Order: sequence, then C-alpha cells, then structure tokens
Amino acid sequence: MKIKLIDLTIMGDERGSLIALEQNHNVPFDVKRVYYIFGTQDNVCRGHHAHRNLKQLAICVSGYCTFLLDDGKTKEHIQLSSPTQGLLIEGLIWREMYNFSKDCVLMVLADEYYNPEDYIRDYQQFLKESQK
Ligand code: T46
Repeated sequence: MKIKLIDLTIMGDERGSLIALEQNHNVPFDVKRVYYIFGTQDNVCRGHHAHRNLKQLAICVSGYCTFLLDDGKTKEHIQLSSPTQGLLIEGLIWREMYNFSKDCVLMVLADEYYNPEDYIRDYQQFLKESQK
C-alpha cells in the first residue's frame, strides 16, 4: 500500500517544541495546499473517498484520530496521535477518518489544488479502478 509514516524532527529547547515542514525535504512533494479539520463532532466518520492523483501528508497537530486506509486488496487502521508523525498517502487509496478526539486538529498538506473531479466517492468504482 502506498502509505508511509514519516517521523518529523523536533527542534526542541527549554521553551518547548517546534517542527518545521519543508517541501521536498521532510515533505516529499511540492506543497500547493494546506487544510485542517477541527471541531469534529462525536462519532463522525469523514472521508469515504479515494483520490486519483494526489499526494498528501496528514499530521494530527493536536489530539488524535484514526485513518482506515484501503488499496482495494488490504485495509489498515492507523491512529495518528502525535504532531511528530506524518502519514503520507499516495496513489489510489480509499480513506475514512474516525475516532476523532474533541481537541483533534488534523492538518493535511497536498501537492495539488482542490479539485472535486479528482475524488472517487463510489466504493465500487474505486474497486474497479484499483484493479486496473
Ligand atoms: C482527504 C481527507 C483526509 C474545499 O473547498 N477545499 C479543500 O481543499 C477541501 C479539502 C475541502 N473543501 C470543501 C469541500 C467540502 O464542501 O470542504 C468541505 C469538506 O470537504 P470533504 O467532505 O472532502 O472533507 P473530508 O474530511 O471528507 O476529506 C478531506 C479531503 O477532502 C480529502 O482530500 O483526503 O480530508
């Protein structure tokens, strides 16, 4: 499956911690867009789609949430609960996000601008395209 967990180096000192994200260094692509998800209500499940062409790095900068990732053959559940860890998602991968903590802020860096046409929202269509 085209996913990878990336450890982000902390620039810490006695005042606290700082992490820098740099395109084509610890973020392995050109960054065109950043968005973040917060204030998620109880028992909400988001996502339910795949992307045809998008690289994304997801970082839970506060709290936690869980990703279900599915490449059409295998499924993995990955909990993000640290601002020092990034989840890289590339290729045709169905994703759902659930189990959000109240304080969860999920920040996502993407290599493309928002394009609704890049989304596959139908699971059967995703399975069809992922078998090609
Ligand atoms: C993904 C997961 C991890 C925009 O206008 N611009 C944007 O860049 C994005 C991401 C969304 N939107 C609008 C579209 C919807 O009206 O914001 C609303 C919520 O978006 P969506 O329902 O797609 O959110 P999620 O949480 O289901 O999925 C998002 C990303 O869309 C998706 O790329 O991989 O987070």
